[in-house]
Amino acid sequence: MKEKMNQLRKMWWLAFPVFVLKLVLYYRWMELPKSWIWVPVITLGFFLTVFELASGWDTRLSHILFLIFYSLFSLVMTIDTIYYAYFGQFVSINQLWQIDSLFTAGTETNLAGALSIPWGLILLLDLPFMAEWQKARAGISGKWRRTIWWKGGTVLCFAAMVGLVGVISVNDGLDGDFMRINHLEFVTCHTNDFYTTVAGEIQKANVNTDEIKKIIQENVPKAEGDELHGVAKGKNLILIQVESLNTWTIGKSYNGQELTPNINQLIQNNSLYFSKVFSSSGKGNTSDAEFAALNSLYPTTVRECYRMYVNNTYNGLPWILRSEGYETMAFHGYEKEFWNRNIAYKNQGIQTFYSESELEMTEKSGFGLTDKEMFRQAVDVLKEKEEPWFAFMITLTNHIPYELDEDLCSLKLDSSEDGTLAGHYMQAVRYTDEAIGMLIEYLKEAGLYEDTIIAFYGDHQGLNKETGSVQRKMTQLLGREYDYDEMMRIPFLIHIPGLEEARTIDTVGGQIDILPTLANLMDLSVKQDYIFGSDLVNLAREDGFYAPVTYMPVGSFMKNDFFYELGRDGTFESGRRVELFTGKELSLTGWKDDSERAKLLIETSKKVLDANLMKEEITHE
Ligand code: GP9
Ligand code: MN
Repeated sequence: MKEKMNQLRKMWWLAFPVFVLKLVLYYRWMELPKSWIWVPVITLGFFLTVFELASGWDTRLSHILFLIFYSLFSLVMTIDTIYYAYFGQFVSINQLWQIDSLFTAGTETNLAGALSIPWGLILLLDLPFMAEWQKARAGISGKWRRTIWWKGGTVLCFAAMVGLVGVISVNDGLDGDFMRINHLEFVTCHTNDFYTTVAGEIQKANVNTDEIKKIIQENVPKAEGDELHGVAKGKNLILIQVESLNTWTIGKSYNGQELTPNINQLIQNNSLYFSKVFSSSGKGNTSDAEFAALNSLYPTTVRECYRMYVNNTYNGLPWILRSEGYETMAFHGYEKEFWNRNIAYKNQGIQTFYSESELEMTEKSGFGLTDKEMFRQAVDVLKEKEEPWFAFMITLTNHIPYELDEDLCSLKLDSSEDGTLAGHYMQAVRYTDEAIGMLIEYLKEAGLYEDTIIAFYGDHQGLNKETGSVQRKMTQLLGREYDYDEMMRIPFLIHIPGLEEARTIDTVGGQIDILPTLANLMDLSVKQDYIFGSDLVNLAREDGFYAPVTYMPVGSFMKNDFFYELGRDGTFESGRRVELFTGKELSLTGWKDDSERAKLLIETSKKVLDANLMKEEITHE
């Protein structure tokens, strides 16, 4: 056995086919388009120069350095494949800071990871051999390899490789093929990520506020008119962020059973229902959806704003309402530290946070208090408060993997759905819908209903189309391909007792539009320029615009009746434009400017946050 191992060690040439195999697997899992098959050649070239450099030098230090380099190389590849399976993107250096939330029990990422087999771990299997092979390589024909010519030559090759990768990685102005490599090739993509992170830090200091305000002025859709202005002035506000609620569930029946009977009722009386609103959430998932809704700022593709910009100055919904004399609170039946909420809320103007430690854990489901119990206890708190107040509530029961105790389930599922993720999801959506119905009852009992607006929206998708089995099941349930238009679509409803009308508004928008829309209805003045959303009541239908931050590449957008998805290689031309809810492919001609605009809006919002620009305009006592 030992002998066999020794023989294997000497077969250093195996390093190359093994590495090629590894690249094939890696790029297959990263879904590299077939026409870009030569992209791995750059990765291979880079590996070869480093391998040759270390074995030719043949010192203890060179072997150790190679081992470190190769282990890191392989580890990042493995993480990429696992991350890609869920987010459809390469992992970023910034996710290092998010590592705690990736491993915290209950995060969606964690659970989704647990549901799929991490095949990427295979890419680590060659680690011990590669180190041995590189040493064995050093042992053969060592003489010529140690000449100054050979050494000079390999150093030159290495320098050329580093130069090539460097130029492709750091030059934003590159177009065409170079830009594509930047989005597709392992070494350049990660170098670019590292570079933009560092460059972003440096740029923070040099922002031009006038230019930023001009970009906002020219690119954020403008709502004109005063339709329904002030109809809800002075009322209490309950804003509920509903966990994982997608629009396709609203009004849908399964075997004659309504999935959302209470929401269906609400839509039909005293409500404004926005049917084409999509999730603006970023890398911080649930917390970024909150961030976008409360502040009308785009989250980033980097990491959760609740940590990255936790110390910024804000002037979102809670602060604005406070300046109008409202008391502000948040309710969520889970750990207060999760997503850094306890600290983030304070800075965003929420005065009291009722979390797991303040609420009583009377009934648990998943990893926190059930929605029905959270609502009941919240109303108990609210009825003691002096009006007006603002209560931000974040539900939890409808969280992946959606497995509820039997006594919380009321749908009868067929064997084809029972036990599947989609089946569990429909069951949990029905539960949350019932909880919303009960909240209305609790408010009525407490005598608060007439004076309170109840608004809610979903945070992000319930079922991720990147998971093959989900994609197939959803396509079957919807009767058409499950695509981004349904995956990203979340309901937004504002129920105003006494409104005496029910209106469905189908202007395209995102969670960033929630603040301006409520501000119009409640006659709130937003005293600063950094607002990236629009009032969806007064915005002309053809001006509706949505720019996704995550899941779809930045530069994708949705308008009236279609969505555009930027190509995975970063080019407009390799993207696709698809009619909403029919799946019909449309021509790309004439829409490039809107793709640029989507990018510009997200980048500009990041600049506002990076430089903490709000601080110059707002001072809170
Ligand atoms: C946890 C909850 C879930 O407090 O809001 O966050 P998610 O895993 O959906 O991002
Ligand atoms: Mn969530």
